[in-house]
Amino acid sequence: MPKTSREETEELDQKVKRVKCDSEDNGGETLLSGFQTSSVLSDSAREKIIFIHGKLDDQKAVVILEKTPIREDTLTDLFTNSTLKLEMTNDIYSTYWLQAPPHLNQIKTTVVCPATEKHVKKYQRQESFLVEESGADYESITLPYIQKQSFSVQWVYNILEKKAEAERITYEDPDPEVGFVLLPDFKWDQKQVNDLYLIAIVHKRNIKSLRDLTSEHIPLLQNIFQRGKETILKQYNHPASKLKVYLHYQPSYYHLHVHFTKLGYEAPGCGVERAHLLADVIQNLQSDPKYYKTRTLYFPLRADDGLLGQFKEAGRL
Ligand code: M7G
Repeated sequence: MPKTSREETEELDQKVKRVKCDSEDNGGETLLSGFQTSSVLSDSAREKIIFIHGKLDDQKAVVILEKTPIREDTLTDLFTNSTLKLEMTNDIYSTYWLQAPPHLNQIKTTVVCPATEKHVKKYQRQESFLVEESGADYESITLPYIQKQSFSVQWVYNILEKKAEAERITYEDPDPEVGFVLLPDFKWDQKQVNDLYLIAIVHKRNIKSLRDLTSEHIPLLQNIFQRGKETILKQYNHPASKLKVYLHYQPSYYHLHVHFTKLGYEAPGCGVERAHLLADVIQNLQSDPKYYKTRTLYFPLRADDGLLGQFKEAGRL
């Protein structure tokens, strides 16, 4: 019988996990046994996620633990193979603790090690301020700052050069001008489409963000939009009408990439103050080739973001 796309996805996921464990010197399985917690950077009871700062082998690390959604296709397994302990009962109401078998009780874990001070800040809960950035502000304040201070994009180059996550690539167009790699974002475990999240990373290396886009990039953006939607339909049986396709401004990583998430999934940074729909970006560039060079753009910055300090110093806040 031919495999369903879900079976193929799961098989792929398992393969990736095996490769990762095999390739890690410490075997992966015991990696976190020596983790020493320093502080909780942030957490959310509703999202069932916690961001922890600590040390791993004397190096600063950030560990993210996240409980994943309960999948419909595992319910029979869950009901048959779990144990149930009664907590309380009252009239027609009763509550229990269900002890699921280990394979249905996993916690998605992300480790950033060594983590920089900027990573620690990224995951720390903080007050935000909305910044108004004109084209001139970008040139005089933002650009000099990001040239000195931004996150390394080594992980992006590793993907483009097939040095990491090669097995996870969902689609690639190798063209140097309009080509890109589409793969699952590391926030998505690919077990359910409810939180579907892929990113398209462009092959071209000189486009930092939305601000660098001009009408010459329209073919690249259209290619990503079109091929991305087709691939997600084919691979995950998820139609374009249920997708949100956007860019972040400011991004965390200054190498152009596009976010593909399920419509209705509240991915971090998908709000109007940070997300720019790819369809709008294309149209804006069609009506004004220099739209993103000249427009004032608005975005939130966290209280201790160095860029916010620069805007304050320049009297722009
Ligand atoms: P962004 O808009 O630059 O910043 O998006 P954000 O992280 O503040 O949203 C970068 C996207 O790349 C995010 O959705 C990340 O979850 C994702 N991402 C980051 N890293 C380091 C990796 C990685 O190593 N692999 C994959 N597949 N995705 C990553």
